Amino acid sequence: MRTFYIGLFSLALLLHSCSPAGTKEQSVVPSARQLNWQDLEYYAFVHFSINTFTDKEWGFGDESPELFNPTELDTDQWARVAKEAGMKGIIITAKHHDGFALWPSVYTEHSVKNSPWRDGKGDLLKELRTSCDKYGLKMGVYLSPWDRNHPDYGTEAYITYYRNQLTELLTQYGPLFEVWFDGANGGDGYYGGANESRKVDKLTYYDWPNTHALVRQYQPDAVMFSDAGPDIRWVGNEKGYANQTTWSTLYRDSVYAGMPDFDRFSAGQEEGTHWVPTETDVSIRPGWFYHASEDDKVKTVAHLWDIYLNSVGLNSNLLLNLPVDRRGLVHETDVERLMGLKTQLDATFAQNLIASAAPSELSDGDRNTFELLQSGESHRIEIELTTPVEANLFSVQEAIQFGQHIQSFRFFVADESGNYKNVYEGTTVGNKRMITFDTQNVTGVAFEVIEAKATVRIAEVALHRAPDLE
Ligand code: FUL
Repeated sequence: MRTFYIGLFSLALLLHSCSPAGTKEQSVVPSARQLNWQDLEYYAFVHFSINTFTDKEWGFGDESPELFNPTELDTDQWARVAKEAGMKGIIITAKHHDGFALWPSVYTEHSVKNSPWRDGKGDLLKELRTSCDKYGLKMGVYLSPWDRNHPDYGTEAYITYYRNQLTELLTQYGPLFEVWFDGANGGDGYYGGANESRKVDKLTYYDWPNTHALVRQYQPDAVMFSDAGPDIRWVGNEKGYANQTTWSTLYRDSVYAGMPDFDRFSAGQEEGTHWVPTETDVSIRPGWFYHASEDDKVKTVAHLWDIYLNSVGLNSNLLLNLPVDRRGLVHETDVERLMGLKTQLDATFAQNLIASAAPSELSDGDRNTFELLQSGESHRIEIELTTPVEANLFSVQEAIQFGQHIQSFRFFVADESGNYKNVYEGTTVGNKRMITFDTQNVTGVAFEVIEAKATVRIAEVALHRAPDLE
């Protein structure tokens, strides 16, 4: 038996319809900016800087800006590739740990203004902005807190420098959708010639609340990433795989960027006090930066597809890194793999095989219409098909504007005689959970909630046939 309760309200009404504090229905919910971010699902990271020209992953900070000299730099190519790949934006390493700035910051000489590229008049951030606008992509920035070039790193003066640079990025390059604060920092470096090791207390040194306030002031729609949020958090590994159990909630204020053993938090915390969903960052190659020696190590389409299923399909967003090469282009092999993944995504998701059999609120692509599963016995959605379809992937979404509530579920498929078989049992759902199963002829599907911490609202369900990949 199933319980239908069609929710067709405005978002504003929904957000105000929570029960009084202290009751079971008082959920931690996402902000509007977090909801918008969650809808992006898939976007690009670009690691490109001085390391591209030194063949390193972490520059020491003593590299000459003269090394930065891409011969065919074309941000239009990056944006075109990202767009054609189905990505929604690009996050650029404006400054990596080596301290080299890709824009002509007035606060340092360690930037493109002292590079031969564009005769020292180049501004990569500006070029990327133009290209993102041209291709309808969002733009984000990565600004490494650790700076192995700056003489003041480790002192109060560096925090001022960091905020000055951040303010340049926040005020000169149009709307940013995400600001990325890396947790890796502290250790040896050039530090203006000191050539020493500098350790900072990652909990207190950066005085994060005041830096976050700058982002809110100048870019109120941007989400901030770090190991611990405040808006989105690290998934806990750089392999591209979210945790099978992924709560978007976290006791945020007990964790901080760069803390040891952060990967312990990859599952989130069911009773967490803040909404801080995961972002899965992974590179299309072994390294984050370009190395010619990795030209034959670009991830296969099958690998990328598996990553997609285990990130976007596990209540996370996928930030896929493209190491732009020394020409200043996304390498041909990487482009080919990205387009291979796009073909797979299109072939799989173009059609929802239960769209006509499912109630419209579950298949209209709108999280504001949903099916309410009341507590009690009938925690089940069953969709029968009049003609069998070949399928191997089921996708389900919670209406997360009310919070994340499913703790465990079962999924069933009905064979050609109409017999339901349990093919999957899992824990969390959240924004989106994708379940793959052996390709078979399906006459019905059932999604059953085993345990939930509060009323469950299912926004969407979909059934697909993903092409087989090598
Ligand atoms: C890490 C950095 O140390 C890597 O170089 C890279 O930027 C990755 C995305 O984050 O913490």
